[in-house]
Amino acid sequence: METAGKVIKCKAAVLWECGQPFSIEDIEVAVPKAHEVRIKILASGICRSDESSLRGSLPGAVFPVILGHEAAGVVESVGEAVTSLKAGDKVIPLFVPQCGECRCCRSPKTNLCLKGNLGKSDGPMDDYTSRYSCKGKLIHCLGTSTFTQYTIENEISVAKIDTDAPPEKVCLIGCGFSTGYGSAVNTAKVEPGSTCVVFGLGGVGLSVVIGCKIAGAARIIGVDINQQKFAKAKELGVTECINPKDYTKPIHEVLLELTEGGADYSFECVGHISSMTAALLSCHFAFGTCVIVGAAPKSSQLSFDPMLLLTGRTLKGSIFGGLKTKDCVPQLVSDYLAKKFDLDGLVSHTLPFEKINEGFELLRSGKSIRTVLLF
Ligand code: PAD
Ligand code: ZN
Ligand code: ZN
Repeated sequence: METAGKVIKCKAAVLWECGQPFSIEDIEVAVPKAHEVRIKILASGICRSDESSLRGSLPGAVFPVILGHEAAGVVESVGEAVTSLKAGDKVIPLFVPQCGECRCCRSPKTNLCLKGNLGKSDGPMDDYTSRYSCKGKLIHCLGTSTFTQYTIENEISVAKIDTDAPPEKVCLIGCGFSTGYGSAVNTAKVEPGSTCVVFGLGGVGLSVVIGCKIAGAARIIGVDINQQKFAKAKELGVTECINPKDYTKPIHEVLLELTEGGADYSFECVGHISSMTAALLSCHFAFGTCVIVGAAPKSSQLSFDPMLLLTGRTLKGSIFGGLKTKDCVPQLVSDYLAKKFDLDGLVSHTLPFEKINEGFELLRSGKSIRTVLLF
């Protein structure tokens, strides 16, 4: 492409300060260095983790910063020594890399990679430096930094996907869908006939629901304090919806009664300590498994009676559904194209990229499931 080897001037949503609105700015994106690729972003979803980073409640963001981590795009150019990608490839940036060589990558027990830098500023670059500047100021990256027309990633943080994949849908495979679906089928390993409880029916929780349904769960109980989430949840496979606001007693007591003593699997997809404890208490005392998917504010602490585990409960958590990113993302995209699952129901709104602040307002007001920004 004619831009290869040159600095690119483009638009990005820059967050100058914690808690402020984004401002659309002209930025400069550097030429990709060795092992790096420069990607033209086509679509990027808005995830609750972006809102938490914006508020400074997740670790990592150093301001000014470019957020965004749930995208699909096309490779514009590649740096030296890039072997797995070329200009024109359709791709999904990965906020968990897969180098294939480190101890974690060699282990089938985890999807994390020791070359990753989750929660650290300046993204997936080998030298922990940024590749963006605006008005002569350095702009930090975080994770994959996709709220920009062009971004730079390390080759190990990019999955090549099917050319026919619609970016405005498959971008969700870059975070929300894979996180929820993987939490059900991979982290929990839900079996046919099981009873599942899902706390939080946003983009991530509904993807857990899709995973539980595909795994053959007999009952999927959805828990949310926002009644507006129930219709979509039922469409996607929830069998009963519960609103904690409708009860005076603690919600885990309601769930224990409903489930003959507790669920086989409970999932926390909210990001609150209180719902994490409730999820743990809602799974069966002798054989239940609770999976923490939500990201709690930094420095918060979970405390509970250790007897809860002694009797046989399992408490687990996962990032990106425990799925090895570079291996699984292309497969999930192919599975979507083969209609093995639906992403369309998760996309409640699409907006032009410039309306990013409107997209965040939809998330804050509880009106959206996923808003996808189009570039
Ligand atoms: P979202 O805001 O779309 O959905 C959260 C849902 O929880 C909303 O429907 C709320 O109404 C609901 N809710 C709020 N409070 C309660 C409560 N007390 N009880 C029940 N429901 C409640 O967020 P999301 O789906 O984008 O993300 C959910 C969490 O998952 C969030 O903490 C995010 O940071 C985290 C996440 N984790 C990973 C990972 O890899 N583990 C990836 C992506 C997102
Ligand atoms: Zn996310
Ligand atoms: Zn690795």
